[in-house]
Amino acid sequence: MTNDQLASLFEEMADLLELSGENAFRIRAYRSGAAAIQTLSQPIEELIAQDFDLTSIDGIGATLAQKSIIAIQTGEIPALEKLRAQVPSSLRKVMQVPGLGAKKAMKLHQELGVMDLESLKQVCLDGKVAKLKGFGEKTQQSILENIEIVAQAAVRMRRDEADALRAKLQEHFSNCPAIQKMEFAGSYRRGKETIGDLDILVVSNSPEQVMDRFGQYPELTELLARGDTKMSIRISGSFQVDLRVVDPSCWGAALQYFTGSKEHNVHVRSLAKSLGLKISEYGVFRELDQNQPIAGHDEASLYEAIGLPWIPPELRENRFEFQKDFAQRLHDLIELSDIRGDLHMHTLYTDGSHSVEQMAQAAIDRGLQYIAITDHSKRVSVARGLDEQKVLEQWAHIDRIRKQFQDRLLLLKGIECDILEDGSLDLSDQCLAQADWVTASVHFGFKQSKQEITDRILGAIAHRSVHSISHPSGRLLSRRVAYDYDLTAVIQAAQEHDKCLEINANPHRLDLNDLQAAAAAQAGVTLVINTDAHSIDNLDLMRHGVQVARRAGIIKNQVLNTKTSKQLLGWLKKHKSPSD
Ligand code: DGT
Ligand code: CA
Ligand code: CA
Ligand code: ZN
Repeated sequence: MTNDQLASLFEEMADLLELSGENAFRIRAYRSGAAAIQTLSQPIEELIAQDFDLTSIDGIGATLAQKSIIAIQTGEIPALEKLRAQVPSSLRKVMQVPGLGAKKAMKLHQELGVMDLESLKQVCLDGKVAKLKGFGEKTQQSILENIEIVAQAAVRMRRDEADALRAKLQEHFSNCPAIQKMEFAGSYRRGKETIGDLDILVVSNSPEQVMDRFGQYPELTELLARGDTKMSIRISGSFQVDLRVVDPSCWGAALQYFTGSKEHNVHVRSLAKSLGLKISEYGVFRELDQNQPIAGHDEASLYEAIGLPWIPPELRENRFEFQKDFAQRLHDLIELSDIRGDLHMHTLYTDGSHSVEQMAQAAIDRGLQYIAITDHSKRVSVARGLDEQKVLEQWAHIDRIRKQFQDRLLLLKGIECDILEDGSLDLSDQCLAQADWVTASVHFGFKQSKQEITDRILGAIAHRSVHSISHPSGRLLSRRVAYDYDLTAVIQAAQEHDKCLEINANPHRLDLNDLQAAAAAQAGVTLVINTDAHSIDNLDLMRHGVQVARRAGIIKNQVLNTKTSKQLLGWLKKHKSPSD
């Protein structure tokens, strides 16, 4: 069970307790426990295996510690099972409808048999809610309007969605002369894998004008709040955007504040306090003289005032950015411009949209030195995966056109080979031995036991022709949770066999994620950041993968595809087994 899975069990527990009318104190305990587990940097499974005292974690008391252990050992929490039998979990969505809450949701359940959003909509349309004591016609109408919002609200934005929204907002603000400076702060700037809302920070001497322009955003569906310098709107698709307008003098302090994370800021502030300073969104002040800021016009000056180097936003999660030995790594933190190749992409041979030649040209256009073409193997029949004969044909094709790109691009013969349910690879050893680059992945059999899935991956890692494991956890953001497998064992095996683990840059995957990638890197595993492109445009997804690596504190030389072509060829040569 992953940390996220355990956290979501506790969230569910809190909601169901609220629906049952439990006392607020118990409910809060589960919510803060869920939050604490979500921000742990180590798998809770490991902590438990090491007999770590969970109650030493802020937000976890004796009850939650005990329930965590049971959940990890048995896969469930008995108290939650009991609650589920009493209160349907589908009511959780109903209680989130603005204006309802737990009490009213429960009443609708008991009096009208409402089970979920769908049945709620139905009883509203039937006019039954209006007749219920304490509800009325107006409430019924607003429930109907709010159901849609809830249906979508649980969804956080993926990075590609956030990027698209940012571009539209930037365009909208582009003809607003009152704006002197603008930055998208919050979790977006920190490169988080999903974003709750966008936070725009603007420097301007006339906040009114900026907010007026904000109010004219074509996709605005609701004005949530407007003050002197603050404004929040909801836009179609239910996403929220916050705007804050500040004075040029406090730009750095405001940007630092609104970038977060909250946990990072709390620590920054306490450091300041210990130095007799006070940091707010308006600047850095001496405790004794709070009129004149001593720093804060830019972020660097703020950090400098408390004796720290400027910390890249991706690291501001209060994980390891304050550790002493970390400062020197900051210098080498990986950047997009360090990436020299891409070792996972598909073509018209399987489910890609462009030819090998087109992908190669697009890679050259993007300044890459090398790529590996890695189409699917035959097990992925929906993607017309290649059998041995077809893959050999493709490689012969690549051999023929290689010359055409010589000096400009190193074109590698690769394959994304499926790891089958029985643990074997989808193509013969003899076939795989002819590839320049083999990445192996699990696409089927997710329901197998933890041991079985782990063994499958360990077998692939040990295979002499395999160089890397792609999207190791198999999760798809907000669609499919990771299969249950032993990441620690996989990391250890990858380290022992000197094989790579992938950070898949597709914003639906981001797999490994930041914490997993950090664990792999710390264990000495080489990472490879790939786009898994299915089209030319997809090659631009690389930045999302780099952001994950930055959040993991990964430096350039821990990533295989920062090597030059020549260095990569050397690495591949070293990894050819002597019998080849
Ligand atoms: P999100 O939107 O859920 O993905 O996460 P954030 O981190 O963007 O959070 P958001 O939008 O609520 O707030 C943006 C930043 O503003 C946050 O990262 C830090 C700062 N901030 C917001 N509320 C507080 C607070 O109560 N205390 C402190 N110290 N900072 C806050
Ligand atoms: Ca935000
Ligand atoms: Ca916000
Ligand atoms: Zn792929």
